[in-house]
Amino acid sequence: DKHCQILNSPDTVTLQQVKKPPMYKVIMLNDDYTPMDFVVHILETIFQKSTEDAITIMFEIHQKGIGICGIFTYEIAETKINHVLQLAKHHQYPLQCTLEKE
Ligand code: TYC
Repeated sequence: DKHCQILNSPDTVTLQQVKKPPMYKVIMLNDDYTPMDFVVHILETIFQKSTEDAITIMFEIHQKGIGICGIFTYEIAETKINHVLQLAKHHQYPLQCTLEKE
């Protein structure tokens, strides 16, 4: 049941297993100081969410304490987290986010 692909070389045919990369959730945490519109802006710009989806996710984090911004490969998740933390630091907001293996 493993996903395979046929690889045709000039005189050999081999079955090559195709592996999906492990995926990571980017989780954002609530706090009492980061402005709501800043979180919405981050979700729109770094996570490519529509304004409507960004507002929904922001309120979910605000009410439940945490929320999922998206699911990515490790390198992309790390890069997005670094962008969020750098932007939050620049504005002196305590916004935190982390990653969790799916
Ligand atoms: N709780 C913040 C406020 O009331 C808003 C907020 C939402 C902060 C989501 C962080 O990840 C967050 N201004």
